[in-house]
Amino acid sequence: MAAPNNNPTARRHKFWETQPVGQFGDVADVSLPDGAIEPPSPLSEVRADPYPLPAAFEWFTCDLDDDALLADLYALLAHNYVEDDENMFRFNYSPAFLRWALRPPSFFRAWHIGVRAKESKKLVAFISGVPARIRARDDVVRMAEINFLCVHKKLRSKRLAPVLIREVTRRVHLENIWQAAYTAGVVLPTPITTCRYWHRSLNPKKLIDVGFSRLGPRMTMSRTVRLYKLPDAPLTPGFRQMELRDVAAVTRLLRAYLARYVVAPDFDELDVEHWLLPQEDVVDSYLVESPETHEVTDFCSFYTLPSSVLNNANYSTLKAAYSYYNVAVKTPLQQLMNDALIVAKQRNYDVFNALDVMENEGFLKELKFGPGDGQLHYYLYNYRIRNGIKPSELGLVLL
Ligand code: NHW
Repeated sequence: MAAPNNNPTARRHKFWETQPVGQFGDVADVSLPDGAIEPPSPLSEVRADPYPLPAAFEWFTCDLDDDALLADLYALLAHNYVEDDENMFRFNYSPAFLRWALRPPSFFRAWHIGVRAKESKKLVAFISGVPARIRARDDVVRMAEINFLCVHKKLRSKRLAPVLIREVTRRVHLENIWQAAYTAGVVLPTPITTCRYWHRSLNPKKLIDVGFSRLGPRMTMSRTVRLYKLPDAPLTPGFRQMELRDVAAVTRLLRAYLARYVVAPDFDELDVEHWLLPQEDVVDSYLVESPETHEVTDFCSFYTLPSSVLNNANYSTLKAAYSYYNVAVKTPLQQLMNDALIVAKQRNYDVFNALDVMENEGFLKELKFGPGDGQLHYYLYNYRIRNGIKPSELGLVLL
């Protein structure tokens, strides 16, 4: 019997091998140019009809204005979306978060794609896209950000996911958009970069109780609590929540900052207003306004993504903050992020998570983040970046 092949690059990908993505076999080929892998087709050649589904199911475009429908989508994801390897936690995106994530400026309703059972009308699968401008080196490209791909647990391994992916691709093509960005915990052909999550305990006792973290060697609970203790209020003078009047200043800061990265979103003021203006328990943004000049000098943000705690008698949810976009110009980044931790603690988050993207490596260890065991792979569809990039060259955070 052949030894099992655990090398993901050697595994066959019946679906992904047919798609315009970097293939594992291409990695060594230095002659392949950066940029689009396939040219756009004339719109008249884009398939006009949805892809066929198994007979018991039908396509269903989701109207997220409809509270009942939003509740169905929330429930599908709350029960069937991403879990950790040990099945202890499952992402629990809130309805308000889903509305925010799926309806940015100029979103397309047709890209909120459900599959439901013809008879019961029960929502059993979903995939979504939202439009974005993403810069890769000097090339600003209209893309779709694809997210919330989910197939009900009872319908797994029936090749439904490739049908959903083909259908979202078709609907994106109909808008004359030919590239996409997405992340996944699984290895597919081929990541542009692979990032690691880091976790900073804010409520160590609860995190240990639910099995998210463990008591360190030679540590007691009270020493652990003391280790992670934070001041009661932010330390930087002029640190305050972002408001609508700050949109122009934040956009300027962010655009100048993101220009440093090889792959990053091309945000304008409308994007900043949508993605960064605080919404309770969805997204939080803070900035430093100089007490002397009233100039906005620094900015930090995080989004709220709780996880359900599966099978624990005492707790049902973990409240997690995820580092989003941060720009430190006058305030040292470490000090800025320490203030972000302080406000997250004030607002009762249990843990603050961050990827090792952008300059984050510069504060993770110092601020007592520990490396997680999960990896997050970033992908571009129909866009090649030869040799990939380092996480520190990536300026894009997907939800
Ligand atoms: S990643 C989160 C994905 N969701 C979950 O993990 C939730 C729990 N799992 C499930 O619901 C963030 C199912 O296991 C899913 C797969 C639905 C994941 N991305 O139907 P089959 C996103 O939402 C491939 C891409 O039998 P299943 C990003 C797999 O490699 N492909 O599997 C989404 C295999 O293909 P291969 C994935 O377990 C980005 C095939 O699916 C994948 O019942 C989407 C098996 O299908 C993943 N996360 O359902 C791509 N997981 O070739 C967007 C598995 O290897 C591309 N697969 O044989 C761009 C489109 C737009 C382009 C526009 C120009």
